[in-house]
Amino acid sequence: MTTTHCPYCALQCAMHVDPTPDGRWAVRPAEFPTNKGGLCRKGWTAGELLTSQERLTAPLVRPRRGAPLEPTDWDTALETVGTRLADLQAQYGPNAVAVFGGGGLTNEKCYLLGKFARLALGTSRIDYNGRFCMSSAAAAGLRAFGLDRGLPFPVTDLAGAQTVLLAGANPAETMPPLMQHLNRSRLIVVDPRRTPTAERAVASGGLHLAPRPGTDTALALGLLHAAHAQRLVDRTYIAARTTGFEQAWSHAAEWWPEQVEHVTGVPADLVREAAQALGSAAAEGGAYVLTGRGTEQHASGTDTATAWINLALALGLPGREGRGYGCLTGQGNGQGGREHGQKADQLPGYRRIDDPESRRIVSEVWGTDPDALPPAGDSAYELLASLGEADGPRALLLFGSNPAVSAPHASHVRERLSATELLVVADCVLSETAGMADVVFPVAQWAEETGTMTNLEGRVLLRNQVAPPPDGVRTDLHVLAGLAHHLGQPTERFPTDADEVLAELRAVTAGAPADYSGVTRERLEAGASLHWPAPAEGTSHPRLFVEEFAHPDGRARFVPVAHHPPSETPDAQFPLVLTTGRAMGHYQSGAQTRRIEELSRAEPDAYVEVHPDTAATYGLLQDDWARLVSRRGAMLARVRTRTAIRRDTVFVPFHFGGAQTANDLTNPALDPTSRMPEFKTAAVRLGPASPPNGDNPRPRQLDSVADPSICEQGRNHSGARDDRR
Ligand SMILES: Nc1nc2c(c(=O)[nH]1)N[C@H]1C(S)=C(S)[C@@H](COP(=O)(O)OP(=O)(O)OC[C@H]3O[C@@H](n4cnc5c(=O)[nH]c(N)nc54)[C@H](O)[C@@H]3O)O[C@H]1N2
Ligand SMILES: Nc1nc2c(c(=O)[nH]1)N[C@H]1C(S)=C(S)[C@@H](COP(=O)(O)OP(=O)(O)OC[C@H]3O[C@@H](n4cnc5c(=O)[nH]c(N)nc54)[C@H](O)[C@@H]3O)O[C@H]1N2
Ligand code: SF4
Ligand SMILES: [Mo]
Repeated sequence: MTTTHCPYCALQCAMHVDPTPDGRWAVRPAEFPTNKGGLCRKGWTAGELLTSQERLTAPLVRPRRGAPLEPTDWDTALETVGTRLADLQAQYGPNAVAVFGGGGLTNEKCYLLGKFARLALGTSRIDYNGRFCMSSAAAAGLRAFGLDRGLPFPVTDLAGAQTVLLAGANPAETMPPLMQHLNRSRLIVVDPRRTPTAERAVASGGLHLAPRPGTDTALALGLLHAAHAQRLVDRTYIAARTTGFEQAWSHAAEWWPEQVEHVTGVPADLVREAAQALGSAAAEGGAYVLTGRGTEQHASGTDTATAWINLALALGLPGREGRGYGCLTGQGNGQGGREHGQKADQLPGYRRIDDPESRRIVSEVWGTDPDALPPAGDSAYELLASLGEADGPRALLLFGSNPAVSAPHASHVRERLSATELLVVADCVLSETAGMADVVFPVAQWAEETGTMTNLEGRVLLRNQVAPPPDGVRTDLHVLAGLAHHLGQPTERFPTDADEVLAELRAVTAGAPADYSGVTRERLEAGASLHWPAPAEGTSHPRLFVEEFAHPDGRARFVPVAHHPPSETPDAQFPLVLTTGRAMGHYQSGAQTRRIEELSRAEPDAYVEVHPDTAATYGLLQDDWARLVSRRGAMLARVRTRTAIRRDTVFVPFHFGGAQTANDLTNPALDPTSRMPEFKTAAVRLGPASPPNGDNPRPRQLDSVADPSICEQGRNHSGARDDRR
């Protein structure tokens, strides 16, 4: 038996993985503070990834565009790529090659990928999928607190809260075991849909506020207004610990609850009631404000996250015991992934790439000249959209992401991926993006190697190897080392041993905002709880901002923000608001979970959640196939009618590819600060369609959600699945 952590989300539930007599792997939950012995359905079935028939076990090379991929040996694949990269750079300069990473990669991989881009390629063009995930909350947190760590407190703190406001987060489906920490709290859920999380709120005496997608800033400003009117604003805290309240308040002053109702659709009385519930809990028993992607993934997401932070600050929550503000990070290493240098503007340790001192420190450890380090590059969508353009990258190296499905305006992104001269993908399976590549490196995954991950609480943990990688498979670190060798780099600069990489990460992050200099495998194996900053000397920091915030004056900053409507609003041609997100049974682009039989059987197709009256208006009934069309493209999805979704809004999950790609509809409008795309609002129309590829109608789905918020703790696995939809 080996104990490790889940391959998927940021909760990083602990699990035991045991071999079964028939040569497979069985997963059981392990005790850990975040999951308290629970796992969701994806965790329970994760063992299947290790023996999947769909694993890639040999490098693949496409002899020419249009020809099928063919297996080859590692030396040939590495040499082919190394030579092509060197040629393209010799001809067009270092920026001819771009790199794209992922927040699911271990800290060691993220670090080495950033180093590879800056040092071996000398390119400024590196960014990663975390830009699509956390970037708005991160930007808002940085400007308010001077430091961004998703949750600046352990999740176990939430258990003591009287009231928790969840804005645009659906943890009952996206992190089910987290709900155990919210069992005793009154929940206020802000979501256009009556999600299982919202259901839980209402069932246990809380509130569900269902704003029109893209209007959260108005709602947050209105809640501040109402709290102010009810004298629930914490003047003592504001005076002692913050700056800028008056300017921020000047924007909230105009947001009377009736005005909020007009813009968001949330009844004015409900706004007052929510402000009362949150504000009085803040004063008496403790309250938290938590944000998720629903409120953040907008072209004004940074300001919206800021509006929630302003509300939290006005109520005196951040940096106090039993109170707080946090953002629920998403990917397994969503936190570490944004700290160690795969983001366009960052060097390891959450250092800024435009800071001369940071450049000096990093280049010293790397044995290079600070001037040799490239400047900041373009953000994820901009990078993908510039592929093959006149001044854009000619080649792309991609690790740990499937943007052909998950990037906004994905049809355009696929076109740009095809416009490269060389597309190289490292993946464990032939994802939609890998299927387009010229060269595919088959890499080890999850429990086939050891590495560190940083979960949603900033806790660094050890993801242990359970099984060796299959024959023919190498690790991402080996791929980077192999390519670096062909690019003329000295071997010692690109170690293939994760512990060696971690040692370098310790050295380079010493004294940085995300200080990992005290993170060692020995300490993690001994069970130490290491929340960064974890300096070599002294303790780690489960709770940040208790004494002071990270700005030079020690104070948090209110940043004044105004409400802006979404980039695209409905009109006669596209009368409905589309929003997108997640279903419990699939992960992200679905590259992994669609290959797990139990999961794909339970959720085989994209669906569109729509109010039955709205569906009827467009001639649609439960289980019909529908076609959704936006200004960018179209997709097919099965109708799932729900009475508890707004009549003007439809929802689709983005876990499916081909004709069911939700991102063929989404709008790549970008937030001016974070460069986050507007995944959560687009204008669409809806109509009947024939099934994709002659697909036959299946038995009707139930029009009710079995409460998937209950994590499957201590339950027989097969028993637990039977009561799902
Ligand atoms: N099952 C599952 N779990 C996952 C993942 C997965 O793919 N599948 N991915 C992981 C990752 S990377 C992430 S980032 C997290 C994301 O976790 P969440 O943020 O919880 O997930 P989402 O479904 O993207 O969005 C949450 C909710 O936002 C709502 N929403 C849409 N538009 C708006 C709006 O304008 N305002 C408000 N207030 N709400 C809105 C949606 O209806 C949705 O219920 O989940 C992680 N966990
Ligand atoms: N419409 C819409 N689009 C969205 C979102 C949304 O809410 N709505 N959410 C956005 C968010 S929050 C996110 S995080 C992104 C995520 O979207 P993606 O970046 O596409 O994430 P994944 O689907 O997890 O892709 C990870 C890929 O890496 C592979 N992989 C797994 N482990 C490893 C490894 O160790 N090494 C390598 N090299 N590969 C590995 C997997 O097989 C998979 O193909 O999607 C974004 N897109
Ligand atoms: S909530 Fe589910 S997907 Fe996330 S870490 Fe736990 S078991 Fe894995
Ligand atoms: Mo994410």
